[in-house]
Amino acid sequence: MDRVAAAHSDLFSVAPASVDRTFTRARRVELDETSWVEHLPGWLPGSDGLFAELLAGAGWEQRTRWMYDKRVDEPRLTAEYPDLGPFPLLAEVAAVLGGHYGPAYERLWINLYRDHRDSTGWHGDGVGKREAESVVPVLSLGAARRFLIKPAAGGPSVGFTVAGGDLVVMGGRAQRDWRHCAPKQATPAGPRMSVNFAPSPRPVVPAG
Ligand SMILES: O=C(O)CCC(=O)C(=O)O
Repeated sequence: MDRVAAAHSDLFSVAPASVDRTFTRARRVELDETSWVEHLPGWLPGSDGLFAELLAGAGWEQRTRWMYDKRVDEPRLTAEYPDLGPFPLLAEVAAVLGGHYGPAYERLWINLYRDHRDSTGWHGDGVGKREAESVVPVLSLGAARRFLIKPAAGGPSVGFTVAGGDLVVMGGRAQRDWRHCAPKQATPAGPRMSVNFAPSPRPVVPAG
């Protein structure tokens, strides 16, 4: 993975120049008085190269989780990084995100949804257990999939179709008062990744 990133660092260092540093194209949805989501379609142009490099070079793991009384494989693969050194492009993206949203994004985890059968269930990220408010950017790569968010207390969901290069940002109390998911779908889809940026020096494993 280091070898792959280093070999392509010239390519990787070019792309952030083309991201919308003004964030003026953000479509903001106020979920309630204290929580929001922003969707920036096509925020990272030319993201297919990054997808290919991560697919080939990230440290993919099959994680498990408890479901009722047994451990089951998560229906996706995950690669987690305590620093952004291996990925010059993502380090630059993180700097742009931090410059706009505030936190210094120093860590990330990447999920690989191999096809339409992979998914993640309703959850709030771990930062919501530590902080009342947070800003969590998620960059999508590869195939378009649905991303849903609904009140933790129950109620209808708000849905987004996120394509490769799109940025979704959850803010305010979204990790505490809301739950999000990337559902399975019946319609066949190719592989998709989500790159989740985290500011905390503590472990960034999402809460189940
Ligand atoms: O795949 C996504 O868009 C969301 C991923 C996510 O919520 C997570 O890993 O905690």
